[in-house]
This record gives sequence, C-alpha cells and structure tokens, in this order.
Amino acid sequence: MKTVILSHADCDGICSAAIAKAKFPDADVFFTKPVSFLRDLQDTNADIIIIADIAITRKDAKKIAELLKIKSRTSKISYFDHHKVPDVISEADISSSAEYIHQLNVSASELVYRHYQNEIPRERVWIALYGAIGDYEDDTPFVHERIINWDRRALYFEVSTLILGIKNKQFATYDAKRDIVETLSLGKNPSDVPGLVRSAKEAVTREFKLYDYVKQHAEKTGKIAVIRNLPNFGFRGPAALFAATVNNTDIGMMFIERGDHTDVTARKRNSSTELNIMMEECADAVGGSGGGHPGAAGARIPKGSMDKFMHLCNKYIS
Ligand SMILES: [Mn+2]
Repeated sequence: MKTVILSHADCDGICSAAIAKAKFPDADVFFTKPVSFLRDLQDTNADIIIIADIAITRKDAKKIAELLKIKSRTSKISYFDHHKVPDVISEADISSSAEYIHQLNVSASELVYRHYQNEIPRERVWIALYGAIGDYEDDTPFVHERIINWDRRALYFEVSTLILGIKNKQFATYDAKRDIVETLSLGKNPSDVPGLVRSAKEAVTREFKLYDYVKQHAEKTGKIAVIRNLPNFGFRGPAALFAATVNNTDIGMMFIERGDHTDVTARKRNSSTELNIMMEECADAVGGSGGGHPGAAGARIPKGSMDKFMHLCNKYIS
C-alpha cells in the first residue's frame, strides 16, 4: 500500500509526520504549507494519504473540499488538523471524504498520537509532547496526563533541540527535515540527529542577540509593541514577543516590508485577544489576509497599509 504523509515543516508538523511514520514506516513524507496545499494535494497519488497540521485557507477551501472528494475515490485519506475551518466550508465538507480528526486548542501531534497510540510503541508519546510544546498547545488534559510519566527536563531539552535546531539553514531543507522525521519515527530523539544540538545552540545564541536588538528598537503604537524590519528574518515569533516584553504590552508585532507587501507576525504575552481573528479581520479590511492561532498569528498586508492596519488592531483590542 503506497502511503504518503503530507505535513507542515514546523516542529508540530515534523512531530505529526514522525508519529504517522511510526505507524506507517514505509510512507513517503512530503512537506507543504497552506498556500501550496491545494497544488501539493493535487500532485499526491497514493493508496493512503495522511495530512497533518495543514490549515485550509479561505481562498482555497472550496477547491480543497472538492479535490478531497475526488481523491477519496482512489485513496483512503486521514486529515489531522487543529486550525480553524474557514467559514466558506463546513466540517462536513471535509469529513464526507476524509477521516477528519479536527480539534482546536490541541496540537496536531497530539491528535495524530491519540489516533494511532494503540498501534505504535508507547514511548512515541514523547514526539506528541514535543509537537504540543512546539505549538504552545501543551496546556491540554492529554499533555498533563502524559508528561508526568517522564522526566520532563529531559523532554524539554529534546524539544528545545528540535525547535531551535531547525531554525538554522543547515536544517531548513525538506530533506533535512525528512531525516529528522525518520529518526524520531524510529524511537530516537532530536539530540540523536547529527548536528542538531549544535544548530540549536547557534540558534539560541542568536535569539539572545535578537532580544538585545529588539530592546533597543521596539516601539509602542497604541497598546501594541512593534518591531520593524529586523536584519535577521529567522525569529519572527520571538521578535514579536520580545517587543511586547520590553514595552510591557500584552501584544507584540513584527513587520517586514517585502516588495509590494508587508508581512506581520503577532504574539501575545497575556491577553484574551484571539490574534488569529484580529489578524484575519484587520488584514481583510486593508486588502490583505491573515490567520493562525489565538496565541500566534500572522498576516500579509499591502505596502503602505501599515498605519491603517495598526489603527484597526488597536481598535480591535479596546
Ligand atoms: Mn500545528
């Protein structure tokens, strides 16, 4: 049975793929992302297709639902996801063609593990915990119940190795990430991947330097802290968070101008604001698009719309 795993290339996606590969060791692993998911799914032909941690964009939602219907005639499809379903389709549009395991506020890794846990070694739960921590989705009953079985300090070392290690160029390629998936699926740990611990150390050093930079350059716009055009693109999330930390605001954002648009990354320290909804609505209002998770979100807005966008975000939170 030809099996293909399509997953996201971040920590949660890598862990989701590794758990699925523990169940299907011969599966081929491919990485994709929301903007290219429709095309990548079109190109995927297999008896079993496992999709994990890929959000459905509003723009492609109807086409994806349609494509899943066609694919389901020749493939058994399992789709694990924890992103909001866009309002132009319903859960049933997906679950009528695929085994759709969808839940908000838990990691995709947790969903994949819970689904296959009786068919894979018990220790693979470590990978689910890494994925959950990687996506800031570790405050769930499942994670609380399972983490007490293990030395959590060792798990934190491993998950930090993975999250930070893949921030460097050396592990940025899909091939390098496939190797990590393979290693984890076999029951080894991130620190067993040659070079990953060193790579994590380099990344964490840069992260502390980044903090110094943000401390000097972040500013407040209304109730939101902002850092613009960082010299290094690699740490958008931490940069947005540090901007909030040094300005003592609840929400921080990072802006990068690129050609005709500006990319925005948002993080929060402590706020009930659902950043994904704020980004979606405010970006939409200036002719862009946005989304993500309640605690970690992003947007792409047209060049020159930043002031209006910031104004709308400030209005949204107050
Ligand atoms: Mn995820």
